[in-house]
Amino acid sequence: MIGKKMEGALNEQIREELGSAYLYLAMAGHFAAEGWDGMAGWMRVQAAEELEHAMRLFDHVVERGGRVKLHALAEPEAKWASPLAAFHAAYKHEQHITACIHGLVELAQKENDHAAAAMLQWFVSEQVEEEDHTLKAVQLLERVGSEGRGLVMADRELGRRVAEKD
Ligand code: OFO
Repeated sequence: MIGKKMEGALNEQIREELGSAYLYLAMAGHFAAEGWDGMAGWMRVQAAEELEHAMRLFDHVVERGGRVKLHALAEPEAKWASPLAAFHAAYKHEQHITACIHGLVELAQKENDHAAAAMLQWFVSEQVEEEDHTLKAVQLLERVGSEGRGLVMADRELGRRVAEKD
């Protein structure tokens, strides 16, 4: 049976993960509207992954006899000044999520919740990838600058991303 503190913290993280999906869907909509189909595709794949993250936490709470409580999501921004600005915001957001996950690991240790600690290890590794993917996109966009042809190539490159299975 999951403890109340851990249950509350995981419900809060479910909100964070759904908020991530919401943010990346907003970015997908923004890119699609601007005609950057590759980057819109990248963001759609990312949003779908975030929903899976939320469901991992959801399942853990349920499997341990806890109660899922879905909190309200904040409205994400709808526009970014450039592709680089959007991916930079995504990178910053992933750093924030990493800090949330590390906080949860510390709580699991404090509460002697070994089951939650084991489940959260997957997220610790996943966040290394999440930061890496978003930072690589930032670096690519920094390299091509704001010049049209470079951005078209970066859009094609980022559009190659397909959903990964773990
Ligand atoms: Fe982007 O890793 Fe979950 O939120």
